[in-house]
Amino acid sequence: MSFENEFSYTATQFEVVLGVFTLTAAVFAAVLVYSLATSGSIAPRYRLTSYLTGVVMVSAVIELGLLAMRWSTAFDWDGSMYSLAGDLFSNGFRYMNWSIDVPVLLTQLLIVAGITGAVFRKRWAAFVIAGLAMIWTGYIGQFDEINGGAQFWLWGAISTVFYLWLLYVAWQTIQDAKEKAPAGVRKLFQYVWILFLVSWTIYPLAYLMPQISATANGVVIRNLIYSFADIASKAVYGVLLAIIAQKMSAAAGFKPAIEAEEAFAEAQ
Ligand code: RET
Repeated sequence: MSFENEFSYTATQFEVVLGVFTLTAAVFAAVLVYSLATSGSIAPRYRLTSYLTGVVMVSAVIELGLLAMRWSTAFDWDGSMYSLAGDLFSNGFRYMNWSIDVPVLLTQLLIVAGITGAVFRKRWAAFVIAGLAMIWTGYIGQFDEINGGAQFWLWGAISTVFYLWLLYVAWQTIQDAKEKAPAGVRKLFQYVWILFLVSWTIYPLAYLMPQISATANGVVIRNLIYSFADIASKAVYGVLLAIIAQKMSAAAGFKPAIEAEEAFAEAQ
């Protein structure tokens, strides 16, 4: 059971969580439109990244919409507090959503990094195996988050081993990308790495939250940092990869990319 179900919430606490879920869903809907609308200025070689951002955004809008609905139906106003009434709230949706989004986000990295052939296949397999193993072992662990017993810590530790493997392969991929990229784009790949490292590492912190602060405020903070991490790791990341892909397309002489860059420069 998720530790969200252990507490009653003030009107403010309840609304902040619901508001953040709604805001996050709206950001994803906006980035969905952006990534489809700008896909034409990206060379066919990299264009899949725009469509994959679209896939991530659709799945994330559905997830956040469901979380918002679940949050609203789980707690009822009893005159002084929002207390559990009927359904349980569950973070399980998040893990199901990551099962789609994590492999897709990592595939986008390989595409924009320009990795091809046997190396692509090898890294892709490592990403999918490490990513899914990380999520599903963590999923088993989180069922014990209220007790914080052996199941929580052991599966969390196993999940972390897969995460470190995944981080290593991502780091390798970004090093390769930096070597191949034109000078102006190298720095952007460094930003991708920092964004990746920071936003992904927030998720294990959210996993630990029931042990750090088992309070109603702890619930609010956990859901705020989940949304922060979601926006950074999916939406900002998707936009940053689209910008890189467009710059690389322009450098390779792809006309619509050059025109888009010129139009942007004129507007500034
Ligand atoms: C878990 C369990 C505890 C240990 C670790 C975890 C890592 C989770 C991560 C999730 C990333 C999710 C993303 C979703 C985007 O849609 C499973 C919480 C290390 C890194 C990027």
